Amino acid sequence: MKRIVGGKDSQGGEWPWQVSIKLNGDHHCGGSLITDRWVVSASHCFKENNTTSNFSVLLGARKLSDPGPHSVTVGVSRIVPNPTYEGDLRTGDIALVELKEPVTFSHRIIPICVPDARVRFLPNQKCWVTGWGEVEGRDRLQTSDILQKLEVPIISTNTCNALYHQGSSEPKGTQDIKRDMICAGFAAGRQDACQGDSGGPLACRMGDSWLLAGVVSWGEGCAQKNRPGVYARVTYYQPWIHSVIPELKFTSVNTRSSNSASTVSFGLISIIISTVLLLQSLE
Ligand code: 4AZ
Repeated sequence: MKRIVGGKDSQGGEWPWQVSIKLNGDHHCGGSLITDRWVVSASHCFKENNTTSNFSVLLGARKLSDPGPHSVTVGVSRIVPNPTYEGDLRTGDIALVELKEPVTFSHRIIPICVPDARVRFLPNQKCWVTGWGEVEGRDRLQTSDILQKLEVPIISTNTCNALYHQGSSEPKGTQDIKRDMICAGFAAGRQDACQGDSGGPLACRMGDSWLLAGVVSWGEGCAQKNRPGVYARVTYYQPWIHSVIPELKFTSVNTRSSNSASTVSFGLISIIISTVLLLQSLE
C-alpha cells in the first residue's frame, strides 16, 4: 500500500492546525495555524514565487480532493520568510504567512501552541509529522490525497550529525545539522517526511498541549537509512516570531505545570498530615 513514507491515514479533526498551502490552486506545501491570522511554513516553499496572490491556504481539510463542509480557503496577504534564509544553506527555513481574513476556530480548525525559547524537546521523545506529501510508490513518488500521519522520535543533534556522516565523503568535523535545526525519524529509514510535506508541523504533545517543535525542511532523499528528516527548530526562531507577531502568546511547559495533578495531591496530603499532627498536639 502506498503511504506518506511509512505513515497512516489521519482522522478528520485529528490535526486541526494542519493547512495546505496552495500555489495556483494546487497543493504546494504544508503549514501550521498558530493564530486566527497566521500560519507557519518553510521559506523554501516561497523561493521561486512569492507573489501573495498566487497562494491560498486550505484549513480544516483531511482529503484534498474533497475537503468537506468544515474546510475553508483563505487568501494570503503577506509572506515573511526568515531573513537569514539564503536557499542552499538550508538555514532560516521558516516563514510566516498572514491570512487575508481571520479564520473562525471550530472542531476542525484549531491553532497549535508555539513553544517558548526555553522549551526543550528531548532525544527519543515521540512527536508526529503530518502532511499530504510524497508517498513511496514503486519507482516514482506520488502525493497523498488523504492527510498522512507518522510518529517520529526526536534525534539529538550530535547523533543526527553522526548519522549524516555515515557513508558521506564530507570532512569529519562538518556540522550538517545547525543550531536552528532539529532531527526526527529513524536511522533505519523507511518512515519519514518527504517533498510536499515541507512547511508542515512536527508536533509534540506535552502535558495537555500540542507544541510546534519543528517545520518540515529537508533531508537527503526521504526515508533513507542514516538520513532522518531535518526540521527548522521553532524555539530557535522564537524571538523572530515574536518580532513579526508581537501579540502571539508562547507556551512554556515545565515539569511542574505538566505534573500539576501530583503537585495538587502533594499539597493536599501535606495539609491533611499537618492538621492531624496539630489536632494530636492539642489533645
Ligand atoms: C523536500 O524536498 C524535502 N525527508 C522535505 C523533507 C524531506 C526531504 C525533502 C525529509 O522538500
